[in-house]
Amino acid sequence: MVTPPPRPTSLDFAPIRNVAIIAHVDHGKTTLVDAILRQCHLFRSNQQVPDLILDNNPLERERGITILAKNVSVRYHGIKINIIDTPGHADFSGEVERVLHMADGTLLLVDATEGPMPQTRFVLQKALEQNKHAIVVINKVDKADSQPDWVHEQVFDLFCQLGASEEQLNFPVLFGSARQGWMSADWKKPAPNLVPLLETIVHHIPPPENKKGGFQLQITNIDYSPYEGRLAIGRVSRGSLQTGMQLCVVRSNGSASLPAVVRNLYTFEGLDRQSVNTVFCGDLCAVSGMDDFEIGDTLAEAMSPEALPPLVIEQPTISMLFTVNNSPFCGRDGRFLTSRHLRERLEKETEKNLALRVQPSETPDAFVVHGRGVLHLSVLIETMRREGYEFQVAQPQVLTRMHDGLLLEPAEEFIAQVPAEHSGKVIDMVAVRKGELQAVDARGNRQLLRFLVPSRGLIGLRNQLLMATGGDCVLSHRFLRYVPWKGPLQSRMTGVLIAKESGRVTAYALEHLQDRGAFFVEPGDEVYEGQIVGEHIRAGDLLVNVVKTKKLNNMRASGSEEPVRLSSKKQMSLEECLEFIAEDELVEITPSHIRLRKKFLTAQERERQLKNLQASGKPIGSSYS
Ligand SMILES: Nc1nc2c(ncn2[C@@H]2O[C@H](COP(=O)(O)OP(=O)(O)OP(=O)(O)O)[C@@H](O)[C@H]2O)c(=O)[nH]1
Ligand SMILES: [Mg+2]
Repeated sequence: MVTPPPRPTSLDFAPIRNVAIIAHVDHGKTTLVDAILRQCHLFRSNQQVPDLILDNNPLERERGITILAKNVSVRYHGIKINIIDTPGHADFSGEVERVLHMADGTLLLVDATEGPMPQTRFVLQKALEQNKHAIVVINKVDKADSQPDWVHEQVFDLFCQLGASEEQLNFPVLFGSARQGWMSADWKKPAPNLVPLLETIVHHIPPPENKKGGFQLQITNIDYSPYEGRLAIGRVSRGSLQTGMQLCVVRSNGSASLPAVVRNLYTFEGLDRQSVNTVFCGDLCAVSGMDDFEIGDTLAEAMSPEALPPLVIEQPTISMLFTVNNSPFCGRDGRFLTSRHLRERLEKETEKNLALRVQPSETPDAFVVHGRGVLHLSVLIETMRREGYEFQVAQPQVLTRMHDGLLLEPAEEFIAQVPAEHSGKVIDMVAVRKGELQAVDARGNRQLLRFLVPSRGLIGLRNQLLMATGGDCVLSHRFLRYVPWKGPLQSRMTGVLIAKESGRVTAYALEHLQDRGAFFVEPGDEVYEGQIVGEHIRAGDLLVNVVKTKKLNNMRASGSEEPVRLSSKKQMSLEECLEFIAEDELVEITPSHIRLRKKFLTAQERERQLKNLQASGKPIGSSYS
């Protein structure tokens, strides 16, 4: 255990280190923050604390990933270390770019078995661009197949490839196991605790520069308190601030709001916020009293309202159309249904979710939402459905661009780590999605396949690869650049089974249709005409009657029927549904149901639409275009 730190004399003015933990997904960031919190005696000895305490929102717990960046602090020998935990999934990289501004240095975590992965490269690149000092932490050395020295070399190469300066290349390295709670300069000599890491942070991450002058803080996060309204969160980049002072909000275009009085100030203490009277340059803090502000705005002294440079975040790569729910079951279990509800909720989301953009569409009841990937948008969809919203979303589309008369589309680096015997199959499947194999590296008896794949080719690919390899593959992707349009791409090989009539699904009907495909519904479920009730075993859609009942006659009563053996229904997660649907289909989202449907519910409407499309010469089918 770490020796208890001496009590700081003043909570307001302790020496500080601000450090962000960055890494590829699942390399152990949150586990490390957990271990630091525990060892710095943040919890009472008899307190029951769950693992991954920072992954505290229900979606993070269910998925086992970090979605939102969070700050906590610990005190080590009188020094306050503010730690910012960041998400590692590429879809949430907007979060990382945003919060890096609050840190003076980073802990770059790398898995001792996997080595640097696509997101390691992205986050390190962002950290180097912002001139942040890095400490490299090679984590999970407890794993039997770890190769810490090899990973160390790979990380060094990565720094070189990213053009790190001499000083940046001189990074300190620690090896250890966040799960076992130790870090050491030599992985063959485990330490009893995390003291070597804390010492390295204190000695290698510079304290914040004490810039004198008028107060300035760039808002990097927004929180809400029921008593005080909106709180602006950020790092004091110049001067100091006391409660009662007058501030104004300066937008990136230089326009300033009317002055307002600072009501309360908070710093981050442990897992909580603590009310203070003064904050100093370098502090991470929350300010109440202002109302109208956005992430990226600057809080500045009313006498000298100067804006800090705007936050630059990479552009979204996909979009999805969100529309009001117009299915026959609309309004059955949601509380917020109208286009006004939908617009207000989506606009509210853009205040915090910087990588998200919302635009009106051609019709007033639909909005185009742009994001960094299917997971980025599906987390928003899942959150909204839990809040009581009902709506529909269409197939994800990639965001294309024109350059010199050439149509460009986003392409990503896609890495599949698979057992050698599966690699041929995986290469073939990625090739169908227009992916080009760039490199093959051996990792023990596994192979690491590196592809360049158009982003639209990745939609739905994960599931297909998991199925083809029996779940034995680790996949990751990261946006790389725009490439010339690769032409039409067939993503779904099969058609769907469409309900011909509305009603309740019967076992009798399903029994007779079992050989047609896999069903998404089971006896007793209510369905409507035009709902997608299953995946057809072949290409092309098929109308089926899943509500058909057996005609009863005097001779055989319903009770004497033989029990029906049905295969269980195919359950798809929200992301799977989003990746499954074709261009003429929608996912209907309500608090208690996720249904798939045809955009046009009746066969006549679909036929009319098909004729119109044929007449207009547009391509038809389930390709992403
Ligand atoms: N064997 C071993 N497993 C570890 C270690 N550190 C973390 N893990 C495991 O790795 C998995 C991912 O850990 P997290 O801490 O959630 O990873 P993360 O980097 O925060 O993940 P994201 O926030 O989603 O990017 C969990 O199952 C951890 O228990 C370690 O030192 N050794
Ligand atoms: Mg995490």
